[in-house]
Amino acid sequence: MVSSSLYHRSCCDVVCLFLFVLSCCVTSAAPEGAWPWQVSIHRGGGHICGGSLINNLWVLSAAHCFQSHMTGLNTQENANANEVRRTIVELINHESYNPSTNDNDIALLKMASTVTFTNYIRPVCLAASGSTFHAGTDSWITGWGSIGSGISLPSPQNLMEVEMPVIGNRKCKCDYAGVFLINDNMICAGLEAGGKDSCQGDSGGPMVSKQNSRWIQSGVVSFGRGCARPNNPGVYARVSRYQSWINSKITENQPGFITFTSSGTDSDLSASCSSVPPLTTTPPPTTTTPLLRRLLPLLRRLLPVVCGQAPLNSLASNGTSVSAGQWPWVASVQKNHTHMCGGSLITENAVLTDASCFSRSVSKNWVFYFLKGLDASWSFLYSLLVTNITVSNTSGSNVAVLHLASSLTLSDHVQPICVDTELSFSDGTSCYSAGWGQQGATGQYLEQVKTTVQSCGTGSSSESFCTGVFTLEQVTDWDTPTAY
Ligand code: 4AZ
Repeated sequence: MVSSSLYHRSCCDVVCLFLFVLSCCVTSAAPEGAWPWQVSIHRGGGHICGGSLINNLWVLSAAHCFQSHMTGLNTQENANANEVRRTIVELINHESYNPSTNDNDIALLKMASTVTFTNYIRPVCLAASGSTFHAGTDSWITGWGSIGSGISLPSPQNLMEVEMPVIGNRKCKCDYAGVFLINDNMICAGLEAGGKDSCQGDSGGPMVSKQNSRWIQSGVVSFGRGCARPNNPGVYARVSRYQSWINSKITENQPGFITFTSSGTDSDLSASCSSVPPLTTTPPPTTTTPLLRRLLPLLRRLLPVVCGQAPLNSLASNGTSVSAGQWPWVASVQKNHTHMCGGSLITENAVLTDASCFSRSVSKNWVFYFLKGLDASWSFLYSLLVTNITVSNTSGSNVAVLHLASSLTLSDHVQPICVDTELSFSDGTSCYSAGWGQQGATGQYLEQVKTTVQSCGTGSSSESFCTGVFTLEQVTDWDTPTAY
């Protein structure tokens, strides 16, 4: 353990060094049992690695501690008041531990018999899968390792502790680019400036963080470049990645897993370097589009009505078929629920149509006219009673303006058309006409025809303008041309 401000828990006197399974013992300088899960693993009479007690029978450590051989694990005779020692009866190195990449550097040790929990001997909680440890998460690492590269812990060899922030994996990958491959099975901790770190002999020991009142183990001391060097953080096996592996090995009395959750945004997301390209932020269209769609009716009510808008008119088709919303002002003027004429919405509550539509139906009796919005596929959009009909009175063709009982709610399928007031369509201008024709004759679907404005010849009145001859059979004098 390397620390610029070495802080001794003063927990164990020298005797503790020789314990095989060790619980930390404390003097007045530090609370007793500060790190009661801390374990010292001995071989051939000496400490080789750290570990953590995770239930009353199992210890978590690092796979690289047990690479050379397994024999000769023994215990030291001398004992202090709070120690317990156990022989290891089973060692499970992670099957996918890779000594050349340090991936999956994790191991489980089964003790010969259970230990009884006391104030000095207690298991640590383990980070559950899905835990998040954002950059900067306050973490503590404990061990009897070297205090610098090649400098072993001097007498009285008390257990050391050091506090360090998590270094995010993106930053850690950058720090170790070309040196070590940092992957999601790893978690890093250290200071950019160096000075604090775990070191040789701390391996296998725990890195823990406190959440509410519980200490949760986030990492197992694994490796690093030297110790406490600037921008060379310590690398730890990420415990949360091994919940199912641990539970597959310990089937009875499973250790306690708790999800550790970091709040806010992980500042590591903005870390980048040549080997870790910046994250591109993709806009979330699926969430904004429906929201805008839901707001559109409100916006339409707040904004002044604009004519001539047909958001769904792509004019993709050259033929006569009309897609939904293509002509959102075209409506069916109906008498006794029978289509009489086409009409075009010119405001939210007024429709322009041909006056001749009504000359034939001067009502002696009470006749109800309705305006029905029929989408291209003959599905109803609206049905409103016509309350008043105003007919123009010129020598030529006349128009009628129908007033509706209430205002329509405008939408992509219901929009008013602009009305030309200045004879602004010169000969040759392209225009469209849309209508249903004589319902039942050629079909019930709204159809369109494209034509051009043409001279009406001599003697024509200024109240009319002409177009080319319609080739669309169903477009009869019952239809109202829509031009623009
Ligand atoms: C080791 O050799 C070792 N600075 C453990 C931890 C670190 C480096 C080396 C992290 O066991």
